[in-house]
Amino acid sequence: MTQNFGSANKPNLLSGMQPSAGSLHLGNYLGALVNWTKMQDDFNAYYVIVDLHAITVPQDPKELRDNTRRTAAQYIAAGIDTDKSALFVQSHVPAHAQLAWVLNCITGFGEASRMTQFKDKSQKTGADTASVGLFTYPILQAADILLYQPKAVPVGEDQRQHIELTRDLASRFNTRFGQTFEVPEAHILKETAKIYDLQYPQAKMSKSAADPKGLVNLMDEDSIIVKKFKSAVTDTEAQIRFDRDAKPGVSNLLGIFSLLTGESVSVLEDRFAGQGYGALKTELADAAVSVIAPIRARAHELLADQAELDRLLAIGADRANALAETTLAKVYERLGFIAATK
Ligand code: ATP
Ligand code: LTN
Repeated sequence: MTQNFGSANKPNLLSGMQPSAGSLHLGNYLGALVNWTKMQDDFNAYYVIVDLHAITVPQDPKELRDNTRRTAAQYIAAGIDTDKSALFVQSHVPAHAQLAWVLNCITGFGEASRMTQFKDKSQKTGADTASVGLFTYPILQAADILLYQPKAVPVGEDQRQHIELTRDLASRFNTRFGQTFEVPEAHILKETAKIYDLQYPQAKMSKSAADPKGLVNLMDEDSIIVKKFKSAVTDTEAQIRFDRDAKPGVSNLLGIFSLLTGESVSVLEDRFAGQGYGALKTELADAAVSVIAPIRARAHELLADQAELDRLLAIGADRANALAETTLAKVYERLGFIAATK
């Protein structure tokens, strides 16, 4: 089972996703997951479902449990191969929380205060009621990354600031205590891979969107997917062309179409020249259903056998723990912590 994983000649890679919803959406899939599946051949890939990050905002325990398994099932259904990659749950690897504490102690308060995600997310509830966990979220993310000595961290543009912080913390630790961490590179996915909300095409498609109509989910039934595309916001010009500023809705549909089918946007513009938005939406909905339906079906199969799914996650956790414990031991030693006698 483990023979494909852990090749010494391949560089490491790590990325993560929060189990913050029962379904991933098309933005997560086209913007992140498709790339993750492609990268697993060239890297020893560690993919982590970050439940510790999820509790930085309130979570219902039953929903968190369900969402964690549902996220895992969708990763696998979308092509993460548990033979090739380590797919695991963050709370199964204690070193994440342990290294996060150490990194908290070398991060400046001002430095952490400059992270824009906290400013954005805490505005929803007010900074006074936002948790301290939400404030230190990027430092836990740095720990996720640095434990696995990765060369590459594939993420969306929104994560750039967190990777910069991770690099700063790695270099700082290395300078103060001796070479310990690989300083990882962000592997920022192309801007074209940013998917926007179908109802509010200026906003990115997001799990935390207020209105579910603009979100196409991997776990949506076919009829719902079709309905969401049909009611996507466009404009009154009735011309199918890509112009992100003047025509955000139509441009988003063209972008999604292109990513789903591999046809370029200009080929699609030519193909749909003279046709109405209805034709574009119908064909796009068909294309989306043919990609999403098999993923959804496979995810349901995986979820029907919880013991098997949990077994796959346990294999991932073993692989992750092996490297994470080694890195943490080195960190503790460098810091001057005395080893516990066995
Ligand atoms: P939330 O809204 O709860 O913050 P999210 O939907 O933005 O969640 P994350 O779990 O934060 O999703 O992101 C997982 C991955 O998916 C990240 O690499 C992120 O960059 C990518 N991603 C999220 N939304 C989009 C999108 N609309 N287009 C492209 N990539 C996206
Ligand atoms: N903050 C990320 C999720 C995340 C992550 C990571 C991504 C947590 N730890 C480590 C890459 C590497 C997000 O919200 N998309």
